[in-house]
Amino acid sequence: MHRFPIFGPRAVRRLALTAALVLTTVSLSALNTATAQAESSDLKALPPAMDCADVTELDVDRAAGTKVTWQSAAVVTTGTAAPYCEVRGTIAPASTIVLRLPVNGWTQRYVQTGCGGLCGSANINFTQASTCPPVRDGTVASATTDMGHQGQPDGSWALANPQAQIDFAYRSVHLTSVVAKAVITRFYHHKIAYSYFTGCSDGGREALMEAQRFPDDFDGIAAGAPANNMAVQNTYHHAWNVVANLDADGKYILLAGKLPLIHTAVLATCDAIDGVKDGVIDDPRRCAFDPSSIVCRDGQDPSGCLSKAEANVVRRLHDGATDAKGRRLEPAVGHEWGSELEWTLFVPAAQVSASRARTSPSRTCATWPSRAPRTPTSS
Ligand SMILES: [Ca+2]
Repeated sequence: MHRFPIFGPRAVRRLALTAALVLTTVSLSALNTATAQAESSDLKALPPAMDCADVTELDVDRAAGTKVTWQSAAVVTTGTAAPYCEVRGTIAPASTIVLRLPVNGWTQRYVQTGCGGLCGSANINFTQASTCPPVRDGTVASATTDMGHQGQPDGSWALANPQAQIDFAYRSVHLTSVVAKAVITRFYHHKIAYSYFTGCSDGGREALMEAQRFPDDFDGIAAGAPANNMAVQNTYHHAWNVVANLDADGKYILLAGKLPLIHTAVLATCDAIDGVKDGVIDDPRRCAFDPSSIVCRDGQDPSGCLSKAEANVVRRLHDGATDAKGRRLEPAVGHEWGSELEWTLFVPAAQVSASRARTSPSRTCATWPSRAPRTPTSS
């Protein structure tokens, strides 16, 4: 797994490339590092310069370059670490924007959150950044968008609607940052010190799109498990996770009980390549793990090793989808070395019907904060 530092604007494009390569193997911990805590405490908490309800009177059309209408602005005091002014509005033609503006002290940071799936609802969800102290304490200003359509998770909103397609592709996220910054600056009568974007799954795609198209929008971007190659992901990639693991009778070959021993073997081979033995493989592309290295020897307890068929599945899952002639159908490997414990997304614990198999990128996002890297030891 990877740690994400806070990247400056000049590094954002490099981050985008890196994030696109590592896909589901990444994890975020930088936003709750000691460094971030120290920097956060350096910024003075500021009070609002206007009443929450008056936000609906703000005219930010010029900043947005389009009509922005406000539906509501009211202080929320329950279910939150600190009270905030919740603002709801619409960026024309149809992008919902929701903001949270702390009313008991704002520590001069803005965090915009991304969305999962095809979005369609505006819910601020910090995912990987949820344990970041300023987020946990409720002292950051934040916003999100539904990306230009409401509901319709089947994608029907996109049919013959190029504006909705553009809003989903990149426009809503960008204009949300523009409008949110205009509102925040006027609400506190103070400029934002740092702006961040964090998202996972489609939110990771949004993050990469921002890095590519609007690299000046944010000081730091966290792209988690980015679903940026949708056509390949939703066809070859997910299908391969199932078919690469089935025998001639349609039964699963590799079951999840073997994943920890595979992961342990991968770490034993590749953890120290980056110079620190910490349970983290900094660059999985430099890891040349060979699954056949843990195939059972004669007389070995099969619970501690793999059959040749299981090792072949591990190789195929890592390498990714190919056609009958061995030609690659995915631009990179299917699953980076080091990500084996997350393969429970598609490697079942016990035999189930392949037709009932499910994979869910959003679960990868949900599991990220739960597994922190181990404390480094000398290598
Ligand atoms: Ca390491």
